[in-house]
Amino acid sequence: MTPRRPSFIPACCAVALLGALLFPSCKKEGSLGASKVLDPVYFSEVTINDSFWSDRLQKHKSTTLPVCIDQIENQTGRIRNFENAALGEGEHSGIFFDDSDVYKALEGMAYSLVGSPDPALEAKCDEWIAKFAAAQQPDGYINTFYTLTGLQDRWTDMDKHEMYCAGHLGEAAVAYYKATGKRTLLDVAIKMADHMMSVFGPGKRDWVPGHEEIELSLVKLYEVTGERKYLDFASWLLEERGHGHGSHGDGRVWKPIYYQDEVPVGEATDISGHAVRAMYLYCGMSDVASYTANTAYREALDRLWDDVVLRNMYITGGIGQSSSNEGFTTDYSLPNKSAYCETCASVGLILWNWRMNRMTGEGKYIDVLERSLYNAALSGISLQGDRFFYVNPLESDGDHHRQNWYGCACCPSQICRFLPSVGSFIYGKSEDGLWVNLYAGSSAEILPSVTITQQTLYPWDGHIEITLRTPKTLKKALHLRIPSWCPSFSITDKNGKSLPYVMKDGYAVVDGRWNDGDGVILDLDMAPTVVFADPRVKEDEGLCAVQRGPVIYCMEGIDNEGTYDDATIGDDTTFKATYNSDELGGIVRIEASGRGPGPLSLIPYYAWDNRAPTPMKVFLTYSGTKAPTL
Ligand code: FUB
Ligand code: ZN
Repeated sequence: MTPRRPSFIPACCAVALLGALLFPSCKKEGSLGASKVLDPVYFSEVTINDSFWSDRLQKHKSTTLPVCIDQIENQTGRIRNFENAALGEGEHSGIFFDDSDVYKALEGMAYSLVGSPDPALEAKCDEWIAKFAAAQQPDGYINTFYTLTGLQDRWTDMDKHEMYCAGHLGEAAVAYYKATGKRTLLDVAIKMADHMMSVFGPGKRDWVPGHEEIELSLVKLYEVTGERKYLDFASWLLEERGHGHGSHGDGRVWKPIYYQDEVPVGEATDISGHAVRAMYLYCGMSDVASYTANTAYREALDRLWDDVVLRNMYITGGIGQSSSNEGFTTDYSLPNKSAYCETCASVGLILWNWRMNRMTGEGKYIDVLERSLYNAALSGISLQGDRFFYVNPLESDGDHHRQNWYGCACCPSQICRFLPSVGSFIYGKSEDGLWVNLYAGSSAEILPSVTITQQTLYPWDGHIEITLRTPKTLKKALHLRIPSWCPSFSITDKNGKSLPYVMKDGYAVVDGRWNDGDGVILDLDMAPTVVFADPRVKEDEGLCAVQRGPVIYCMEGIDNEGTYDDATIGDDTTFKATYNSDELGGIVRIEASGRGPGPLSLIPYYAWDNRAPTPMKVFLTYSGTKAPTL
């Protein structure tokens, strides 16, 4: 293993960093084997009322969903594939895994119904679901590609995504069942799962899903049905990896590294291959580990997390450096212009880190989740909610733009299901504690009859007011995540009196007996900061980036005509941060002034390419003296 070090480091805390370098390798005796520290508080229990998120969620409903539905029904043949499969005639159009986009869009539609009834949208879901059910074969198999091109060939090529599509079917089914109580789609998913288990499993055929996804979906099926056999099948599928079972079935050599099929998953040490596949795999492993106390998985996940986050992650929380494998290359190789950083991979990283946090109660996972959320993932959708990035580079000559759809539409459909579930990442709960992971204007019934509310202008302002409503005195520790980007913070009661706390695993833990209306005020220092890549990242030698709170900034040519090419940050550079509600959906813009050409004007990375085509860069020339060395 190469030495551990994050691939970027904040300039302002090079000393504190030395401590930070040690934490990823710390293993706490006793934590292995524990199933879960935190329970989730799903978005269905959370109401978001927030200056940053509410408008995005509204646009998801008013724009993103209609765009996806139109693409799926009218602009492409995705729904027609189901209609044809039901009739058993006609052609399959598009890519062999296009069914997955329909399921992912339906998952997003289901989430959007939660807490916000919409009879027309629900009717659209029911219409699609009837088409899925009609396309299901009597033995439970469902996949429009094989149904229309030759059912005799099904289950012959492990890379043909049959289980990937089945996994997205399962996630959509659980989502719709939870949103509406309607079982039709759940029954379709159960029949498909039972079909797969009749063909594969101990004493039956071996199978390595070429694209992971089914594993985490089976765990959801286990959670909603209570049937252990689905969890066991997920475990079995994970254990199939690394034993030479994987193949294309037509004689072509399977590249195990691309598929995370080189070694048994519990022995994995290094991140490799396709980024989205890897993230879904680690989600599945985390789920299984949290239910089965599988210590080998837990240890492997720790190793893999170090390798992804400390050596192969961009400052934006994007992962997967290369388009050639849509995935990982070599440690510390992080090119900016050719960065792949697929939107789906960022969402996968978020989903994995959410699970790791629940399993361990450690804030470092939410630090990564937050980084990816506000930067690499959010850049995947335009401010209007109608255009999508598949690839999210950190530098552009002005020729990279969002599109309204893609032939391979995994990223638009991913964003469609991801955005409305964002409320799930805000809170957590444990036997003796309430946990605030993300800061966003919101309230949640975190325990029966107990509501937690946040008022804040985060991510633009670090002032957060948290209030508890409880019918009787509540004895719970309040865990407030202190983001790793934050150099200083204060915690007071509502009268401004400092509250005692202890730091534990990235959280300030305020022990308390809370009465109705009690609360705390958290203030996080959000001064703009110069950040550097690890000196081993050759592509960022002599460069730096600017971060404020969780938001990474970039420079667009359109704002910096005449200065873009020579823009420099130095020791004397000062930053002025100004909120403007009318600009780019409401942003804090940063003006950087110093001896070089300027002032330079920076905007949040996620907001780039929302005006005229223009060059963009995250890393800028650094002329100062504070860059870290090896
Ligand atoms: O193969 C299904 C999806 O398409 C992958 O997750 C993406 O990387 C894209 O290749
Ligand atoms: Zn994608």
